[in-house]
Amino acid sequence: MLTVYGAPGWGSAIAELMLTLADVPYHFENVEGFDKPGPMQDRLLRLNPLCQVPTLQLDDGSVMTESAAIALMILDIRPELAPPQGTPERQQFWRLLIWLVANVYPTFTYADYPERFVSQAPEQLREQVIHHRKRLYVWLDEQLKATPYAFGEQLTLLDIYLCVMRTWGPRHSWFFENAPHISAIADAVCAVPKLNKVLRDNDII
Ligand SMILES: N[C@@H](CCC(=O)N[C@@H](CS)C(=O)NCC(=O)O)C(=O)O
Repeated sequence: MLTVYGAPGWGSAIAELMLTLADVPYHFENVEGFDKPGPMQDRLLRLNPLCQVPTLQLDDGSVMTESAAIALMILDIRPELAPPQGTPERQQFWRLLIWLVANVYPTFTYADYPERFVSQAPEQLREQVIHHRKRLYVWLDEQLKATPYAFGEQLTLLDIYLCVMRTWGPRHSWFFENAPHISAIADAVCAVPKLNKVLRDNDII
């Protein structure tokens, strides 16, 4: 059985929810505290030189990192978790998935650990990055017109990202007021019975 290394509520929640949706069993290994020096960090560093979660160890012992790569791995076995091949929605799915991971996800690295990137005024960097993230979310929200999920009736892996990332800030009330489509999609994912346990384990509901 594959192992998900993570911490409740962190990026590993995205991997856990995607795997759960795809009916792939996994073992969760809690490495909370991995972002500070200590035994958890030493442990995760041995697997992932970036020391980030999600980090997966697959059945054959190989390591899998990067949530988008994990999404692609899952889509190989469960293609129905993306819009159907040959549709314009599928192209937009690829675009928005990669856009989210390439543009929005790194804002958390910069805002959570600004001192890694600047030696002066880390608070200023944090504030500007959070402002930038809000602008990204407003743009993304404008692309998401369908209901109840990003591509209509079909729940896709993009919806999983939106549900988890909404909990990372800005606050739920900010999304409700400024990114109502993301807010509604995240609420819809929170109501999926199959995901209930993992959502609760990660303090998402
Ligand atoms: N590109 C990576 C980003 C992963 C990432 O930034 N994870 C965060 C947690 S949500 C992390 O581990 N941060 C700790 C750090 O960067 O030290 C992915 O998509 O999986």
